[in-house]
Amino acid sequence: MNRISRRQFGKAAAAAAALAGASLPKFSFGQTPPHPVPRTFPRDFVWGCATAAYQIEGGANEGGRGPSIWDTFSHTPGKTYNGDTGDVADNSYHLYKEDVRLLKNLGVRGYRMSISWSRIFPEGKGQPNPAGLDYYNRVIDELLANNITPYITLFHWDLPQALPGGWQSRDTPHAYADYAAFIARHLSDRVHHFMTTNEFTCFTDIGYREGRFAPGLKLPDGEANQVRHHGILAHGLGVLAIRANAKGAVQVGLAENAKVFVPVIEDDTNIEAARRATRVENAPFLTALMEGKYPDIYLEQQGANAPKVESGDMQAIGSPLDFVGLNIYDPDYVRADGSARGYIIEQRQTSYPRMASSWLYLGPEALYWGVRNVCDLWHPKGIYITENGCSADDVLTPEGRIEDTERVMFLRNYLTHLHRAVAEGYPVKAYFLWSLLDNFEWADGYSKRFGIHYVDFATEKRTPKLSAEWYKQVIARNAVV
Ligand code: PNW
Repeated sequence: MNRISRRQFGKAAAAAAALAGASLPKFSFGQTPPHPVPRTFPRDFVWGCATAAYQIEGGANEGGRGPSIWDTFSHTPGKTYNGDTGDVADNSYHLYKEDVRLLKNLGVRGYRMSISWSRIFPEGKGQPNPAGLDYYNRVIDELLANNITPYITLFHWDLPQALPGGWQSRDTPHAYADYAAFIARHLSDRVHHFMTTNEFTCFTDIGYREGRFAPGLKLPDGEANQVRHHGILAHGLGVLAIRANAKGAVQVGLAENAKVFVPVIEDDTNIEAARRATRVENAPFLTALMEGKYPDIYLEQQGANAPKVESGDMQAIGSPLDFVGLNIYDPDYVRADGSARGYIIEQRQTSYPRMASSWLYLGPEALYWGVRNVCDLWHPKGIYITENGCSADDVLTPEGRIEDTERVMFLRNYLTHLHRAVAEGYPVKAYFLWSLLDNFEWADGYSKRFGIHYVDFATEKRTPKLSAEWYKQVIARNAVV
């Protein structure tokens, strides 16, 4: 875009300056403008991008990595779009320096990435694999050399295949805690921000109850609820293990796709309805973490299928956090009604707009209400937006450009609502755009592109999309542009 837009921008700036009778502002793309911009973020706000190990790394059989349940699942016929796997993905295992250059060019201060547990412990526990740790040491050192702060997710769904019973076993949260302790011991000299887990529903319910994600099981409610419990127990034990083993001060939280409820009308009763819905509909996950217990309404609902909880579990699960990370994509709309619950979730009409992924309903207010509901209910110390972004049918034009204006539209509108939360004083400290790169989109394989850099999966060539140029400006001006 550079040449043409720069010229056009120069023309517009000249015209504006002539009108104002002032001299030309010394400003071109990539520099901070000399005047305040509306919708500015706090000075220390962290702009970043997010990725996850299995979605970008490839190198599935390299450096002593053991298989994860996603290797098994994606290699099982019929489980992913087109039989796609993460064997090669973006080949970031080899191209990580190039990816750091992309981050550097954007000007981000933070990079949210995940560690593949089975690179570190190929069997899930027992003997660590030094080559796996070396890889992450190289990535982290490269980030730090470029003044980019790593924010590390310890578990983004790629559970070591070798762990018997996976998340059905109560041993798995304990194996996870040992792995978390190991990472804290070896990385916390340079890494100070950790997220225990990513999106409980996706690795518990979608994997073990619906079967659309690894390991592809369809367990009955009682067993599936136990899987949920082991997921949040892993988080709790992980928080304790990271704190106990860290070399210095660390910030510990998680990345959770809590359901977001937008009041249809902004008045007291509907706002209260959205808050109630947030608490009830997230009961087995975020609510349990924030309150250190399962809400009665969840236990009553589940009856005999309620999870079996051992003494000490809920205390670990309720460990205080330094931040709550929210992955925010689509909202549900609610209104108050006269029922005992006090709210009703509205149905969506068939014409409700969505992005390229069929589940991704457009709703920019999600970024405001997602933050506000969580803060009003539980007053966390800080909020990070650990993911936000969208899929689009990106194509390379003959000139080699990707004109993803719908992604710019999506991000600009969502960020406008995030700015509202910031302006009202909610403690939002960071925003990580999903994603730096097009990548392996789980069951959708390579058919859904979320990157702000286009990846040609045949050559691994990365090309910045229009949205990358736009995001670079957001970061440079620290404002919605
Ligand atoms: C998140 N849904 O996943 C994950 O954290 C990322 O790994 C993923 O690539 C990104 O969002 C985009 O999908 C989700 O069906 C996957 O509602 C599916 C859903 C939500 C989030």
